Amino acid sequence: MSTGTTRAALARKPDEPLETVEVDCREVDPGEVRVRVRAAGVCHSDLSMVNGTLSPQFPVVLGHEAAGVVAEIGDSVSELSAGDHVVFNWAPPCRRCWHCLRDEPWLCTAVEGVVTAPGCDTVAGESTYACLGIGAFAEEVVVTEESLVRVDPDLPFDVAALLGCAVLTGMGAVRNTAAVRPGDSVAILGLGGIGLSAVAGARWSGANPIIAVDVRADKEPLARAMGATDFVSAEEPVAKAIRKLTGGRGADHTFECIGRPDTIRTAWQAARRGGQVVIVGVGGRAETVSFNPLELFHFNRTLRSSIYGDSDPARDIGTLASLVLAGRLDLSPLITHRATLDGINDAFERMRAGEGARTIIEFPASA
Ligand code: PAD
Ligand code: ZN
Repeated sequence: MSTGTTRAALARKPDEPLETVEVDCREVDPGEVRVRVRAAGVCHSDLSMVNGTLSPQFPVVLGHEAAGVVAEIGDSVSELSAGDHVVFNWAPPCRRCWHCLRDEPWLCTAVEGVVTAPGCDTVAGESTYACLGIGAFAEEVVVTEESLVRVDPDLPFDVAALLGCAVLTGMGAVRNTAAVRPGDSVAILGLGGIGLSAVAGARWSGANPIIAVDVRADKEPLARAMGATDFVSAEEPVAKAIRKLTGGRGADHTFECIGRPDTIRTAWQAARRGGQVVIVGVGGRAETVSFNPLELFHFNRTLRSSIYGDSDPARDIGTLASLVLAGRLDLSPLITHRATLDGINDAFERMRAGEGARTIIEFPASA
């Protein structure tokens, strides 16, 4: 039962504006689900697909941070029904591989290295790819049942969308990867949707101080709204400013939420001896970060990345949703702009400029 054609924002080549096209969303296979997308956040990883940082297959429908309503289920789908509200999971673990069996679903072999997967065809007959197997900048998508997490229908679609990437990633980096404890000092570099969610995670974990860093001074009110106790403009010598706010030692945990070699270095230098440096930002393979052997020895720091918040989306999205619904986690400051699919290129421009936090692309209930 195809609902016919729908609209999707297609990236045909790197560094070119997205184009809204008519797509013929395919029939659902037995294990698949058709979802009517209602809200999709624009994440820096979408931008990284077209600015040369990541290497997707083109043409690609971007978008992976989204929520919607189940429109149709395949014959063997057992856990979802039409009308369910769902959040997309861009790294659905297989539950059978070496990592999954060791409780590391974010390292699942089946999703390792997946940037794009085959998507729907345009009405003109052109095959497309879907960003991270989702391609949510579209009115409708067809995905596997495992790519969806059912959520309480009381959760607004915009906030639900954010749980699918920014919040799971940012809060997970603090809570799961770094396991920040009450009273730990934390510094977060880069205050987009991911970094601001890390700030929220630090507040939730009882960290103090929570030092937020960005090149844009206008991020300070947003950072404070999410729980930052201090703000450092990247115009200042950042590592020095962080050490000054942490008894001269450096922070117990630093989080790099940008994906640049220079800010990874700063995050390293801003951590205390024996501290943890968590790399959340995704940089390119053409760049390098240097560490000299003596400093590696001397500072005794731990340097590690965090992938999708080192989380299990099937479990953690529900937990985060319940915190929002209980009024204990306010994610509303993260949404600074709203647009329709036609406004998607402006959202990418804002992200290039580091302006605001998340833009949510909103879709009507039915076409
Ligand atoms: P964003 O573009 O919304 O925010 C980036 C922020 O960094 C902006 O506020 C910029 O002003 C700021 N910034 C830029 N340069 C500097 C600098 N030199 N010093 C300080 N601040 C600076 O991005 P986002 O929050 O959507 O994503 C952040 C990164 O996280 C990005 O690399 C993205 O690809 C990555 C990501 N990682 C995962 C994961 O699983 N690890 C998941 C999703 C996204
Ligand atoms: Zn993302």
